[in-house]
Amino acid sequence: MGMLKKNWDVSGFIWGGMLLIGIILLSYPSYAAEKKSAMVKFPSLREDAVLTFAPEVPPPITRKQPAVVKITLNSQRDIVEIKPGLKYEYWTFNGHVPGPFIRVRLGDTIEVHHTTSDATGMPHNIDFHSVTGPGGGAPVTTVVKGEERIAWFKMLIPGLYIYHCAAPPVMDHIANGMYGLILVEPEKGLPKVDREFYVVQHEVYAKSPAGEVKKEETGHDMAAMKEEEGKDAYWGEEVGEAGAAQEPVLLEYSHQNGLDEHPMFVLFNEKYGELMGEGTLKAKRGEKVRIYFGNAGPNYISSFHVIGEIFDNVYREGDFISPPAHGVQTTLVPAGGSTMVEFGLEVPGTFTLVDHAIFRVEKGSVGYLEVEGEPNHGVYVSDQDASLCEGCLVHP
Ligand SMILES: [Cu+2]
Repeated sequence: MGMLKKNWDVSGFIWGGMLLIGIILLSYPSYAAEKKSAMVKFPSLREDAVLTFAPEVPPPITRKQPAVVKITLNSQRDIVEIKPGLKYEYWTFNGHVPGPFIRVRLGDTIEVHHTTSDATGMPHNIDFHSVTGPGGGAPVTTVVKGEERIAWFKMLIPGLYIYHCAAPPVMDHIANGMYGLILVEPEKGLPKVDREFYVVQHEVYAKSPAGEVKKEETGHDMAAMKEEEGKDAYWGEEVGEAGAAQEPVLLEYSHQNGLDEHPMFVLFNEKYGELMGEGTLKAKRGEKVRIYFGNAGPNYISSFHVIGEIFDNVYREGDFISPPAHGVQTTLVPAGGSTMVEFGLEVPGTFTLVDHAIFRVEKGSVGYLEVEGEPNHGVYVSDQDASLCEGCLVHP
């Protein structure tokens, strides 16, 4: 009897254990679903992102709580006249290089809707440097024509970030124009400024058109320009005139020139000379301006400088957590990185944005900020006016 009772106790223990395991196994799916639903508990507030193209920047965010922000990006191909007489087929987000400026707030969840109209069937995606998780979102946003992917990412760290296509071969997708900036504002916002600008430096790797090897490779034939008076100061009219007489030449992308780090152009925004003439950035004396500056690379580090200005604040590498640096002349911007600079405009005149690796100016990394206003003889005075420097790109 004693033995029987003991056996009964043991089997009861086994049956009880199996029952407990069964209950755990049966309840696991509901536990997992509950966990998943907790993961996808988004802010109730929803809004569509205001997307702008360079050099425009969306307005500051005024709301005080996080939201789900819908961002619609379409990967596509667009042929632009990259310089008079020369066309180039960019691969773009939403039809522009750089792609749209996206402005969100710390704690927001971005809801990314990605489509492509690239008729070649080539896949594209988006790697947001502001996203925490595999590929910055690239593996879950990959589409070919006819598809749409939707994904949600929470913004955990404030800063100014590059986003870019990371479909293989990633260097070809970046070299051909698939990038932009996403700003994740701190909860309390950024200091107030009077004007904001969006500029992205990038290289273009194209094969030289037949018969135009040396001249086209430099992109800017200074010697030829000086030979004939009346030539445009930066457009390189010899190219433009050739283009006017015949159809602009469609440049062909060169992966090899990318490997060799030998770009035809190093540009600020989409085209050669874009921030000159009608595209010149404008401001007024006494204002404070901010430049959101990205460097898409894909190869070069930028030595970003504004001639005639000293940066009051540099948020190095787009870092908003560390205090900004002050009194900086030139700041390094890595490929796949950014910087945010702020400076006051004490003196009117033309100020020149450059990559101070200065030979690159002839390849296009130059643009103007024109400041209107009365002279400030307490700061800048001479017995003569600041005169034009003929044929010079940096001192117009
Ligand atoms: Cu792509």
